[in-house]
Order: sequence, then structure tokens, then C-alpha cells
Amino acid sequence: RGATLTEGRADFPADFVWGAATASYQIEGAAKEDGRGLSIWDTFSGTPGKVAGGDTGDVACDHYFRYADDVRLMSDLGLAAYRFSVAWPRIQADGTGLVNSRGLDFYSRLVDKLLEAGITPYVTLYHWDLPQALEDAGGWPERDTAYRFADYARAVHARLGDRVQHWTTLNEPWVAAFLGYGNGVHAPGRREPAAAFRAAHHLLLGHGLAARALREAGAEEIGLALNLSPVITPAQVGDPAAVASLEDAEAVGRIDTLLTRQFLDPALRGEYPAELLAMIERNGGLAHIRDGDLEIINQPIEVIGINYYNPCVVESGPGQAADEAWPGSEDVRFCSVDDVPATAMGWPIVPNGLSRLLVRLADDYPEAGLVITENGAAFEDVVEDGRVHDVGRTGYLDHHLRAVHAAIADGADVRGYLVWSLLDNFEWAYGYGRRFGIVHVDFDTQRRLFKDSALWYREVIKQNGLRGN
Ligand code: PNW
Repeated sequence: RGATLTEGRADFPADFVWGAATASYQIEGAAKEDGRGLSIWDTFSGTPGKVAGGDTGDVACDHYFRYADDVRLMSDLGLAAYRFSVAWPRIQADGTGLVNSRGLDFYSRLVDKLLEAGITPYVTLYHWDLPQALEDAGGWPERDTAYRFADYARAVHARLGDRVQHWTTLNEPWVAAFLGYGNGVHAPGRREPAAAFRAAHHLLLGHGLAARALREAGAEEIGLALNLSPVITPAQVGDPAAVASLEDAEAVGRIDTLLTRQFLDPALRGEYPAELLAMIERNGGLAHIRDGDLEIINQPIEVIGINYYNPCVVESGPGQAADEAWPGSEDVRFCSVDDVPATAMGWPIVPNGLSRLLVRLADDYPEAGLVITENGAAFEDVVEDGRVHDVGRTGYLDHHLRAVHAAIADGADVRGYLVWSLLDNFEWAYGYGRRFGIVHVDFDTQRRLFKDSALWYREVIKQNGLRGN
């Protein structure tokens, strides 16, 4: 599709979309403004011991008040697209009933500013800020939450749908379900494996109901964004062609079922893998999965949104269960990867993992196109004379874009790339201690500064690809 590589140059297809991504709770601040209700992340970050340094999203990047300046930054960078999420409790303080027009006004102003700057908005409806009142009623393990989500999706579309064509229902339902309700590292901090499986199913049901509602309302492009990783053995980190033993292949299969197939099989094919059903059976049972649910979940969608950071490296560990975030994964050991460099998150840098993932998705799920909805890295940035020489981040992005390019050349239908993240922001359980931005944020003064990676990315966008070395 017009992806060419000449002497180290990597030219992307002419219609390739370049952009950046953020999420509401991570950047907006203004936690009490204009009738916003509480979300589970307000409660969680306000609970001592849950977030590093006691950090909260109360102020974050103050984006709610600085959005116009931030759109100017995007415009300076030449972004063609900007992915942001809508905070549900700004739209319905308690997650149900009357719609708060002041909350919608904010996103409407943001969309207008983006369009004035020639930047296409990509709207994510759920990036983890569930209204606390819905959690008090049981949260995602409760079926009703899925129906409340569809109502909310309808309300957002009713206000923005005249100007927004690109919709993502959920961001990373695996993280929301298994870190939120499984190991409790994310809000609401529950540690109940059975509840995590129920949450995952109801998130998918919410996706299906919302996708159907958006479609009926005229949405052109609907997607689902997942945290996806190729699941590989330690030997495959350095040698993608290495053959796994039978035991290791089984461990790989179990984790891939939980991470990938649990979401893509029902969303794109209308079925759960038999192996997954057996895992759920052993963790609370299947009673919450009702007749007709899979038909609802299986709505036609145009895009799989891929959030890629690193591969999942596992091997067979007889007698071991991976961890509470992976209920059902008996006999699996997660391996640390020591022979490749890592980011400040400790996540190993394996660019070929992204090519492997994209080609696999193109083969296994040809029903939908692919957009990289997140890719990026945290590093310990230093500001020196008004510059941030973040060579680690620039290298990470460069190598991963080459991996995307290779996958396109192999036939994968990858339509765009949205770097995570536009701004340094509230990195969930790590607070402000991990910086993913290509734009540096001074959290005392709220001053923004382009890191070297941002200047590099501006050039990539201008060139529609990478220069030779
Ligand atoms: C994603 N994991 O989070 C999110 O979509 C972003 O909001 C976040 O800032 C970014 O990646 C960087 O962390 C993840 O433990 C958090 O597997 C944790 C995991 C995966 C993704």
C-alpha cells in the first residue's frame, strides 16, 4: 500500500494518519469544575497507599483550562489527529440520568479548536474514569453498568457526532477489568478474580451496546482499543523464529487467550474461546454470560486500536499461577528480560514485537483495520538550558515506527500512529513519577516544553516517514 524503503528511508502510505494521544483523568485536572462528579480514580488516588507519592489527578496538566494552548502545541507539531477521552462523570455526575451540558460544552469547545487547527479528533468514550456512584452500585462486575455506558455513549454522540467521525468505545478493557478488579493495582482496587471476569464480559457488552447505538446515530468509524502484546518465550525476544517447546507453547496460549482472544474473538467473531470459558468456569462460573450477549458484542467495527509497549514474555512454570491479574493461567511464569534495554517502567524495548503483533492481527482478524492508538516510552528526562535531550524516547519511537513500516510492507492494514503521549501526565499508580510525553510539563508552573523527541516527530510527520541514517 505504498510503503517503500530506500536506503534506510521509510516512506509511509500517503493517507497514513500521524497523531498523539492522551486520556481525561491523566491530563484534565479541574476535578470539581462545572458539575463533574467523582470517578473511581478520584476515590482511588485519594486513598493513602494506592498511588505513588499520594499523587492525584486534581490538577494534572490543567488541560481543562489550557486546552486552547495545548491545541496550539499540536498544531505546531503538525499533528493530523488527536486522540482524547471523555470523562464520564463530567457528562453524568452519577453515571446515569440527566446529562450535564456544561461538561459536554468543554469537549465541544475542544473539538471546535481542533477542527479550526485542521486536526481530526479521535474520541475515546471510556479511559477508566467510571463514575463512583456506579462503582457503589457494583461497578463493571454488575450487568447494569454496560447499559449505563451505552446511554452515556449516546449522549456524547448526540452532542459531538456532527463533528466527530472517529469513535473508540473502550480503552484497554483488560487493564480496567484485571488490574481494577483482579490484582487491585488500579481503581477501584478490588482483588476478586471472579469479579474481574465478570467485569471483562460487561465491558464487552457495554462495547457492543455502545457500538450499536453509535452506528444507529450515524458514526462512521467505530473501534475498540486494546493493550496488545505478542506473547512470546524468552528465546523469541532475540530470535523471533525460535521454536517453543510444547509446554511453553501452552503457557503462551493461555496468556494470549486472556489478553487478546478474550476480547477480539467475541468482538469480531461473536464467540469466546473454549479455553477461556473453562478458565471463567473455574473462577466464579459462567452465569453472567447470557444468551444473546455474544450477538450484541459482535458489532461490525472498522478499527482495532492497538496500544503497544512491550511483548509479554512467558514460559511454562509447572505448579505456578502467573499472578492475580491472570486468573486461570496455571503453570505460567512471567519472565524478566535482562538482555535488552528497558524504559523507566522497566519494560523491555522490543520493536520487532510490534511487527509480529501487527502481522498476526492482520492474519487472524482481517475483519478490521489497524490503528496504533498508543505507543511510547517513559524515560527519566532532564531539562538542561531549556532543552530535553530524550534520545532514549526518540530511539524508541524511531525503532517502533520502522517496525510498523515493516508490517505495512508485509501487508498489514495499518492506517495511523498515535504517540503516547502528547504530554507528561498522571501515570496511574505511578503518579507523576513516570514521564511519557513528547512535550515536557513542569507540574509546578504548568509550562510546556517540546522535548527533542517532539521536534523529531514534527520532522517525521512533515516527511511522512523516516529519513535514512
Ligand atoms: C496504558 N499493564 O496503560 C494506558 O492506556 C495509558 O493510559 C497509560 O498511560 C499507558 O499505557 C502507559 O502505561 C497500561 O500493566 C497500564 O499491562 C498498565 C498496563 C498496560 C497498559
